[in-house]
Amino acid sequence: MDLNQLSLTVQKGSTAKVKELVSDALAQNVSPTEILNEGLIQAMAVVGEKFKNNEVYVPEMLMAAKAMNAGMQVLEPILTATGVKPIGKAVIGTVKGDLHDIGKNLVRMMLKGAGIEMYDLGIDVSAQAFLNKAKEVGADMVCLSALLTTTMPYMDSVIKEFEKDGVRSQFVFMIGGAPVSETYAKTIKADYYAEDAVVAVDVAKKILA
Ligand code: B1M
Repeated sequence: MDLNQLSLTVQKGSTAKVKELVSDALAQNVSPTEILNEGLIQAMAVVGEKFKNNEVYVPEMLMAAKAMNAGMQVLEPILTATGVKPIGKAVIGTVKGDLHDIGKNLVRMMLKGAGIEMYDLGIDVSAQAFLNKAKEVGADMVCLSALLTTTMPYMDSVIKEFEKDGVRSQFVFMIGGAPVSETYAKTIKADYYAEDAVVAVDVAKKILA
């Protein structure tokens, strides 16, 4: 299976064809990890680079993202399949002002696959919404995603909201997203930083073991 063809199809934003190619790859026993890394995620890296160089614009970026999400939907049942009893609960969302959801969706799927009950608040999520949901479901973890340097500081606002409410110590915070770093996590006193969805699973298993 030529995963480069899948990557090019995502870049073009051909949603139906992406679904078909992902299904074909699975039928040919290509691993979901390979499909993700070499077909889907690789495509977004190319689109991001082209956007930076003014070779593509927001509409093309959006179409590629839709195609990528469609491909991920085909993989979702496999990534989230788990026979184990839930080991914990987590609330996840992309912080206020930020509309990027592909990385967050991937982290959600992989955590679900690791046996964690996931509550996804979506994109553009306020600190109050994180706090309300975490308390309502009795979450163990609160997972924050941000893709923009301008929205990353809102992660600090979320943690401060929990502090203000007097419940900060009841929850473990994991943060991630392209501009986020270990150093930034320390600065805002988040408990863990995960650079990608695989590391996020390792971290969650360590916390909830
Ligand atoms: Co946007 N965008 N975008 N965009 N976009 C970036 C992020 C950018 C880097 C592009 C570029 O310039 N090269 C740039 C940000 C620059 C910066 O701040 N440093 C950018 C910009 C500027 C913008 C706009 C401002 C453009 C504009 O309007 N002028 C605008 C902002 C809108 C907003 O949010 N308010 C915008 C809009 C969009 C679209 C809506 C068109 C679309 C998103 C659609 C969607 O998500 N449904 C979009 C896209 C697609 C991108 C790129 C091309 C791809 C992002 C992506 O999905 N990557 C991106 C360029 C790039 O990343 N190379 C770009 C694939 C995904 C799997 O990776 O999300 O990084 P990622 O997730 C990783 C890790 O980061 C980590 O795990 C994941 C993988 O394992 N991770 C976590 C993520 N969350 C985690 C949470 C965790 C742990 C790990 O724990 C809780």
